[in-house]
Amino acid sequence: MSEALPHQLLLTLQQGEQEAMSNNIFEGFDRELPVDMMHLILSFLSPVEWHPLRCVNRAFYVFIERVMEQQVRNREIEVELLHGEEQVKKELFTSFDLESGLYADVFDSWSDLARNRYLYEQLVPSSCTNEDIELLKCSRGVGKSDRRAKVTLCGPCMTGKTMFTYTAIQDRDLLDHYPATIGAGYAAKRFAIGNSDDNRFNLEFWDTAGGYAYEELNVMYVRGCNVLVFMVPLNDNASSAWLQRLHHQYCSGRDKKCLVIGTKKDLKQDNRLSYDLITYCARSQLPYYECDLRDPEQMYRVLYAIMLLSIQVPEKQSFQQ
Ligand SMILES: Nc1nc2c(ncn2[C@@H]2O[C@H](COP(=O)(O)OP(=O)(O)OP(=O)(O)O)[C@@H](O)[C@H]2O)c(=O)[nH]1
Ligand SMILES: [Mg+2]
Repeated sequence: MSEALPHQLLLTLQQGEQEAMSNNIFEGFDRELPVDMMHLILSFLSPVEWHPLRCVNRAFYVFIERVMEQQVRNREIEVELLHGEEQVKKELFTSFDLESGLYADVFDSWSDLARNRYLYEQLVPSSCTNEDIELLKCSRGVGKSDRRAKVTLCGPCMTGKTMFTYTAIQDRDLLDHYPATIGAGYAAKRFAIGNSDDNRFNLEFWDTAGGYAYEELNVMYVRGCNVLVFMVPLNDNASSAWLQRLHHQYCSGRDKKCLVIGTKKDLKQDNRLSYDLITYCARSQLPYYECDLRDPEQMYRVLYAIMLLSIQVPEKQSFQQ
């Protein structure tokens, strides 16, 4: 596949879109490409590799957006045919109130939805169990070659940060209630990919306290983290404003990888909030995922996504204490 691609496209894939854009290495491509050629190029790549190509030129951008939109629509049609309209509402990001006219809004924002679907599918496998995580786990004991990543969980009060830390990271049983965090909690998780010593990871999780009073303190835990997980409750309409404010405050540079998790999906009452969150996340290139954290499969998908993000942290940026 690689030999067939022009050198500049390969550079995009290797260096990432940001660098590619800043170096303006695509000047030579800044003219209309035949649609057939773009189709051909995409057919050589997996959807994961399409994303950086969007910065090649405007034609590519529009084309890839359109292909992604089409994918979401096809998936909707497929689900509707197989399982009916109810399942479409349940499963896809189009679970919006048709009667209230919100569907039209969503329809206008197909590219945002498609982009978000793309971003989170890039991270999270379609299903995930503890066994998948076990496959990634390494043997006990501290290995010298472990790469370390600092992962900070932040979010308003009662979003499930501590529950996630206790159950997914510390493998404890699910409880009905958890003590409100004071200051911050700490837990570590080690895992490996395969048996190679080079691929062992030590994730250091900081479970921060929600609440306005702790925001100043939380800056300390956010500083220098490699992966920042925003957890927002889907049963609180203030979540969208909270996310936007804290995302601006914490993520001015591109030094950390971010992920947004909408928790308490089972208690969600208003789809408008989902729509706002998805739109914001898609526009800010933040992977977004909705879940009921009390469901083990969904919880492990979140953990899996965090692990995959931490693997993408360049070794030289790995957290050093
Ligand atoms: N139904 C439901 N309950 C949830 C979910 N996530 C968390 N909870 C509940 O929310 C409550 C608060 O969870 P915590 O983990 O203490 O929340 P926290 O984010 O650590 O809160 P602070 O420490 O105050 O910042 C717990 O009783 C959880 O059982 C979810 O997805 N669905
Ligand atoms: Mg807590």
